[in-house]
Amino acid sequence: MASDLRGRLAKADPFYFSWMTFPGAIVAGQMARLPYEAVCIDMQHGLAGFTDVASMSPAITASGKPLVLRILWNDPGLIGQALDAGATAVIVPMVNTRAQAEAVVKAAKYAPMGMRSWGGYAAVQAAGTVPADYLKEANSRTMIFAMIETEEALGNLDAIASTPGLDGLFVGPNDLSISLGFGLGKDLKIPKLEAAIKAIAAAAKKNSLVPGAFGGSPEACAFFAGHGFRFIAAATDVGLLAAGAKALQDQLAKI
Ligand code: 3PY
Ligand code: MG
Repeated sequence: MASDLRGRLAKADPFYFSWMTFPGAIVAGQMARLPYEAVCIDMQHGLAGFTDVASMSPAITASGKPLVLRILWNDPGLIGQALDAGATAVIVPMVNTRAQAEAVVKAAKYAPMGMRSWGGYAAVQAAGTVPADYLKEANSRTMIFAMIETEEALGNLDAIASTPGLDGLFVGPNDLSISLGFGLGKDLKIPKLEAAIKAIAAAAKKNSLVPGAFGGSPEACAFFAGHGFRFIAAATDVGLLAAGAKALQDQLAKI
């Protein structure tokens, strides 16, 4: 298979990846050329639908970098579809209970571990392998992250984190902050929010899971990396466009 994401994430240094909200294979190919280790397509709040993902996926995996998909919701059909499209990692929003975490694993893994249904031909191609080998290796090669982004999930943190077959936890700082009553996650140092984020990192460590988070800015990336998070969404397409435009504008203003 093409990329060894699990092996890479076993290392201590942060893995920074980009986050796409725009659909389109050309933009996806361009994002894959930027100096981040993977590209995530956000199907929850971004504009890409499944037909878009089907053409964006080869543009990303051709670069040798893993495709990460944040799916629309915790639904077994959507998890299978994301893996079939060639995702090496799937980020599942709003996982709030142990039962929901178990359902995630069941949908993502082939039997006997779960009940993923066969048919991932794009995934076989993206992995550069043959169906029989894909079937053998998929359960250990693909990685599933449960998003912890509500007060309810915090209450069930250990029960969620100890779910067999789960690979990582992923903090959604905005929803987590909203759920705790602090509005958008602009100030991650609010004591109750920071304590929750620390507890998520500790639960991941205790259960040998990869701690992940949505950063989106250098400050947030530094904050999460400082708390031991390793799988970090560092930059969004919209953010990069705005930052590039501002940098150019600043240069033009000096002419
Ligand atoms: C959140 O901050 O809630 C996320 O889901 C990241 O996009
Ligand atoms: Mg969220």
